[in-house]
Amino acid sequence: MLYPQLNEARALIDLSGVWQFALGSENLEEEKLKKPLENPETMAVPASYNDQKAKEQFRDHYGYAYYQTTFQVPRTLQSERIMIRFGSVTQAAEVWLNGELLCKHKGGFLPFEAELNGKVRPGDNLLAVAVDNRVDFSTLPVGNESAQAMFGEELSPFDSVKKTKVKPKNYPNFDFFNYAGIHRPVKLYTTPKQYIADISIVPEVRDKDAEVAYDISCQGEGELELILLDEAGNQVAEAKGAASGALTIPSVHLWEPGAAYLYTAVVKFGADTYAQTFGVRSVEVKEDKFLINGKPFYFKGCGKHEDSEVHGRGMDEPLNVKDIALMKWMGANSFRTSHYPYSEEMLNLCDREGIVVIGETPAVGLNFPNLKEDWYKDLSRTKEHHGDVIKDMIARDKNHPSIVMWSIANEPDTAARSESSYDYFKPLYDLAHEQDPQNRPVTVVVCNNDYLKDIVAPAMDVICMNRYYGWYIFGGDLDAAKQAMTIEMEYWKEKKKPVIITEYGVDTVPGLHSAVPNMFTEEYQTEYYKVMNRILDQYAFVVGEHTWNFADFATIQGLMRIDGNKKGLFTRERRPKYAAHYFRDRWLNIPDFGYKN
Ligand code: GCB
Repeated sequence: MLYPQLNEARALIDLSGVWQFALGSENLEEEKLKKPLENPETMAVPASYNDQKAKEQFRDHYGYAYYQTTFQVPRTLQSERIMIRFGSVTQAAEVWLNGELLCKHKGGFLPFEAELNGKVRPGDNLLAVAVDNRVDFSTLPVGNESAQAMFGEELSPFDSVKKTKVKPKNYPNFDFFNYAGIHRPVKLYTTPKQYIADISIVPEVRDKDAEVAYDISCQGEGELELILLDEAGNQVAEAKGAASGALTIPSVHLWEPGAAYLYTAVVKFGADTYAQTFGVRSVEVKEDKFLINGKPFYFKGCGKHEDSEVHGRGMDEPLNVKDIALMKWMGANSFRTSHYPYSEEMLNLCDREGIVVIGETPAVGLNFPNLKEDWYKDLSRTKEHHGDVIKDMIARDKNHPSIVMWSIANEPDTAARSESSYDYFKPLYDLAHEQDPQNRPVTVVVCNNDYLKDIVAPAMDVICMNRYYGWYIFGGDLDAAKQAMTIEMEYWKEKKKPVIITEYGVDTVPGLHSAVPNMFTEEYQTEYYKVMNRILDQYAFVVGEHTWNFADFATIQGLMRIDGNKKGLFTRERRPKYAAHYFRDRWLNIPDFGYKN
């Protein structure tokens, strides 16, 4: 799916702003979609609705919420194909226009669009969106379906409270706040009636040159033309006629981590035109190495979240720019879009900044310790949606040079139900490979399971693992943590595959200090990372370290969380903790390539 673009053939109108808003219930109220809302609240778009007001009902809402705005379409555009595109609405959306259903979309982190021709009228058009924030076994991320599943064993004295007094709420089976709303920009855009629908670019490095395979899909009839431009705007190759083929870029300038270089494929089709940027770089897993442009790459960076004060999970470009700047300040070169596909704006930024990205689906929470043995088999609804999300994510992100690997899930239960989880994930792993024209490596990020039983992780192209020795296991005992990690690394060494530690970290209250490193202090966080890194440095097959997390972030309330998850190297406001300075010293001295030859 192409990112909307303003150019000589296409108009683009951003509907961001303050919309009308009302909270609803678990039942869809069509009246709130057909007619202007009565006594609406104000609500900014794009952003989560949860933190924009100072009321518990907004923060803890369950079910539908309604957004409305009006727009007019300039007369000059009315002969064009007119589209409306939502960057993301979390977790599900139903969109109505002028009192009629326009489209529905399930899944909170990917774009969807609908054609407006024949539906828009002169003057004001009423656009209404019902947003459903509920998470359950059919959604990704996964929610528990009842308090029972969440709390495990029935505690009889409290049963009646649970059954009668507890208001309906989400029980997320994941550790980030279930922010909801219209999270990314809503845009109207036009194309000519005969238009370019999609572009796939697959560049391959051939010595000093590059062969750039392309596949363009168009609707209607028209002359097709493709021109490749270098970063200075000079034409480097050209093709006419065929919708697919290959072009050569002589003396190619590679896209490299930390040294981005972007080409542009300008496609013309009849009256339409679209400019698709791309980078030329190779990605390959060879034995226990992860190669970018044929050289062994070392991932230095963090797992992240799209999370900030007030915006919640809403797209926040200044914050994105700042986060990349802080990563570079620390010498980081990469991050994972934990635990959902991030905004297209962020990926465009990473393409330009030379930041390496592991793109992740929202498949988090696929582990239910209290459920029965074969629960993977009960996940048929999830599995179908999971496949759709993989397809849609790759369709959206396939051309980004910054993305070097797909993570199709975070921390499913791959050990206690090893056979059934393998049966669940292997077809999805194959699907991701089939869908990606660039055929990047695919992984499932696994957790502190009994790794001896895990048959999913070793079946992936790269073994990605989240490890918390020194926190959830052997908390406060760094000697034991060290031993556990060393024993485990000796085990993975035999698999002869590259390993990335995709999460490791400890909760740290900023400003809390102690002479002897105690849990929750800044000293403990730094000491923990020193101990772990000394081990990771000994193993050549460990090709990356991603701390958990880049910054502190919001979660549900709970005994384990002091106003959110505090494992950030930065606070939620992006002030460095002591450990960020430690990593700055470390990472500025670790090269992107050839760290462990
Ligand atoms: C994990 C999860 C991440 C949590 C983290 C933690 O393994 O992948 O979502 O936030 O642990 O801090 O517990």
